[in-house]
Amino acid sequence: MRALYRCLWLTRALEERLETIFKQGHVVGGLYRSLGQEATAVGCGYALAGGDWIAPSIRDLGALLARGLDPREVLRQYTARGSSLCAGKDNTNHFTVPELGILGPISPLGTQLCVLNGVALSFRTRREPRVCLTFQGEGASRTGTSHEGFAMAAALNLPIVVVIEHNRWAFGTPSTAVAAVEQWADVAGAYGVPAGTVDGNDVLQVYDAATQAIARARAGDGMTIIVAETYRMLGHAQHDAQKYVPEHELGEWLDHDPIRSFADYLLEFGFESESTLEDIRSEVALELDAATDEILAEGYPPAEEARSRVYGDSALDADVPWTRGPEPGYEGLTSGRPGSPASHRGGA
Ligand SMILES: Cc1ncc(C[n+]2csc(CCOP(=O)(O)OP(=O)(O)O)c2C)c(N)n1
Repeated sequence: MRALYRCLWLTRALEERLETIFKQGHVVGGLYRSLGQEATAVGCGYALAGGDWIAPSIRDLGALLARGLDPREVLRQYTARGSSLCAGKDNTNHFTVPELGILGPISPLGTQLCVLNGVALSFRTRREPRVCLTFQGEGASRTGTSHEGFAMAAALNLPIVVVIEHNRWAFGTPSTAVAAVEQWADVAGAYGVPAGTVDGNDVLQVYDAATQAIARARAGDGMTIIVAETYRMLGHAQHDAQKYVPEHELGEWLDHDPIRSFADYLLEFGFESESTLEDIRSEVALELDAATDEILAEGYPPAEEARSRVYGDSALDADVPWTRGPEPGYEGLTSGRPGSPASHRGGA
């Protein structure tokens, strides 16, 4: 429970740190936070075993930290350092770390489940007792691709757990506007797999539900859907002031903060003392201070690496089928990728 608390606090503190350095101009690109939803990500990430795979959404930093991702990698990634997992070419969390079983998010919503189905199928084919877990916002779960993913996972009885994070908003669209179901777990009925609803802001409830679903998948009994009832306490990203959200709604969910509730529980039942929790928070702050100094001192990638790790390093001069050739009347103009036969092979 102490480790869970630390991970919850680390998630929030790291995101706060990212917000600070975003405002200082160090973050290159957008910043998406999981404020108020940390318990869902942390509880699920913690329930997986070594060798399992996880496919997070942008709100699941806590799951990656629970899997053992070094916070410094997160800072490197958001600040586009040359040393980052995507060598400065991605500014959020679209990275894959095979050693930690992390499959990077895929931006077109709903597609990730289909890809993870492939990973789960490979486990099955090799008779490995490994499990996949992925998250979807309720918005993502309404896409056509997502339905294909659910249907395939269910039909093939794949070892997979899908956590629908019902956080009430998909960007500016309320969840009531995209589905006629009252209970989001009812969607699972159509796929013929078990589904349960948990309080997504209660880390122990999430952990229990995820542990059971993972055990079921590992035993060969197939997919489970978990609906985590939670709330997105900030806008979609830093650029969104969420003016469309009724104020009373935010106020109600503020009383249901996942980290404060868990701390209250630990203190009330005597699992931890206030001073232990304070020590954890101080340790995390020190760790993040050192990490931020270290990463901000690292450089951006050298310019000559801009074209590497984009199309595949071995084929920098290869023709790219979707590259346009010269347009009639514009023959003198360079088109296509520099160095491709369509423009000036051997140049650039
Ligand atoms: C297919 C598709 N449509 C639209 C978008 C743009 N988009 C990115 S995130 C987002 C909202 C996602 O809402 P939800 O799935 O509920 O997750 P949440 O952001 O609430 O965690 C939208 C519309 C996209 N990435 N892919």
